[in-house]
Amino acid sequence: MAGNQRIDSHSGSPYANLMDGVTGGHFGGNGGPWSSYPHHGKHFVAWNFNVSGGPSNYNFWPNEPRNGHTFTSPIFAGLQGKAISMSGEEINELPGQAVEPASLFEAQLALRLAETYATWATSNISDPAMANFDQDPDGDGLTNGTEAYFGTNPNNHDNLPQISGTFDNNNLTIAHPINPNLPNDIQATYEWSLDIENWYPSGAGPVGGPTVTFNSTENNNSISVSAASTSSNQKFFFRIRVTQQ
Ligand SMILES: [Ca+2]
Ligand SMILES: [Ca+2]
Repeated sequence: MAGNQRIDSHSGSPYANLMDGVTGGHFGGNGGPWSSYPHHGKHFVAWNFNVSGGPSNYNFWPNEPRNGHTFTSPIFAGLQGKAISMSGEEINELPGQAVEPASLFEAQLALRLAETYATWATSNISDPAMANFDQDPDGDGLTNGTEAYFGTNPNNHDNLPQISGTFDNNNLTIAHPINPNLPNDIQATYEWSLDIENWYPSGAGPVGGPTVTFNSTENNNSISVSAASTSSNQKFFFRIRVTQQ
């Protein structure tokens, strides 16, 4: 906006507007007939707004006289530029400094577009009645959650993840695929066991026994995992445990 420019909110009480990273302008002198006040209904948000011009003092909910900025509980975060005092606001968070994220709109959009297990299941699983995280509609032994992690087809039992491994002295190295658009509420941990009953995370093991430590690196939709045991030539089992947050 230009310096000293009004946002010009009035008449009909607009609702839930976001002014995102605006430089210049102010909240005064919005005009409009008194009969249609307030100038803005609830959820007016000014995010990282850089004020230029306009009043130095705002009462956003006056009794009398009405003014040119009657807003219902406006919300401010990161109000910069001209210093203003105010009353009647819902919140005025961190005036005088920029807040993170720089753009609330972009942050909300990224959140809405993010893949989650639920969005993955909706677009990938044919039978909605078999879409739970722990179900296995194609009967390949991989739960839907695990298929979402690897990026395999939850409706096809022939589409198994390609997992390779090599063993050298006391180091096991495994490579497995990972979904390039991994749902952001899914995570995997590596565990090891001597007997397929008692499982241990990285760096842990049975009392008085060996420990196994995992290190992983991701490259081109594949993860390489090294599992180093403190005991040479010790047979052990390895598993990938996929969970939903
Ligand atoms: Ca399956
Ligand atoms: Ca499958």
